[in-house]
Amino acid sequence: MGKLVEGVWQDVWYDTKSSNGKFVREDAGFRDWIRNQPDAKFQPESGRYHLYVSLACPWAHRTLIFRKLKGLEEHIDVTVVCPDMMSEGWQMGLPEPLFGHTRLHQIYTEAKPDYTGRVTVPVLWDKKHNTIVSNESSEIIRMFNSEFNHITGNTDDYYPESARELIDEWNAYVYPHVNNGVYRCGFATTQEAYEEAYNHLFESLDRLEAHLAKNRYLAGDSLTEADWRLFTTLIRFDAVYVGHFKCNKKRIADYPNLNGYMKELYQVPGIKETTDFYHIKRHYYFSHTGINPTQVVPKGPELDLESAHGREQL
Ligand SMILES: N[C@@H](CCC(=O)N[C@@H](CS)C(=O)NCC(=O)O)C(=O)O
Repeated sequence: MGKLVEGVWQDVWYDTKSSNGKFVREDAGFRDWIRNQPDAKFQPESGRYHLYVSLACPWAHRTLIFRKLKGLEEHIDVTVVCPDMMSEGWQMGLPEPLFGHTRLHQIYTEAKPDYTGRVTVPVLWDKKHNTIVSNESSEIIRMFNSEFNHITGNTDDYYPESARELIDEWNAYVYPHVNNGVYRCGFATTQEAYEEAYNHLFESLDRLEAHLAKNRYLAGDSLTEADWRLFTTLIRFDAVYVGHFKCNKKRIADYPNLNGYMKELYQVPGIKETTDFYHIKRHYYFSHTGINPTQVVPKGPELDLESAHGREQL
């Protein structure tokens, strides 16, 4: 694990000293947008963009889900990195197809030779301008949701105008307390920072459980972006976050509504295929040697994701 400093790779762990043991996530460095507009620099085109992902990563998982749901698989190709993220950061098992690189940081310096920042997945690459469009998953999924509709013919909308306010509210709540909350637990380096994150996380899961007892989805009667953003954390929770990140007050399996909801989303056609528990468990338990020095990867838990979710009556 490390970062680029003026284009040079340095093997350093997260700095939590300057924040009293708290994990503070760095903002993504590339924030351009693909827009279906005549004057846009990045226009939607079939075959023009390439996506670098890790199957372990909940943020990258969002982009794979949207690529699947929006029928973009034949239009945007993908490189999957190896699950182990060690001293060289994310690496490719085989040279990736665009440049033949085997390290993700080389893709960042292709885009910006003097880049300073963390080298994260997902990365959306533009083959035309030879640069990174975006490495911010929340923005990549918005582009996938709407900007390629004329190419795919798929007009399903996970960020509909009528529900935007609610979706934004849920995102703003779920991101710090749940999506990033599990990392704030796992990467905390003081007891106090950990307990604060743990309390926020489980208060939030209780609130979500109560909401989902009465509502099938987060923002209304249909699945939206807010649900998919929550899903990628929930599906990793019992396999990794409970043990590795010490989020162990309860498992998702112990919350009837959250569990049924998670299973319903997992069972949406195509989603199971984007979920890889080998990569998920291997990445966290093997890569974070500061948390798990033996690098032993647990065999369990046995997860029941295929049984009836029982959410139809809502
Ligand atoms: N804001 C980014 C966060 C992405 C992110 O932090 N990805 C993790 C993997 S789960 C990563 O690549 N971490 C490498 C690092 O921090 O050095 C997004 O949502 O796209």
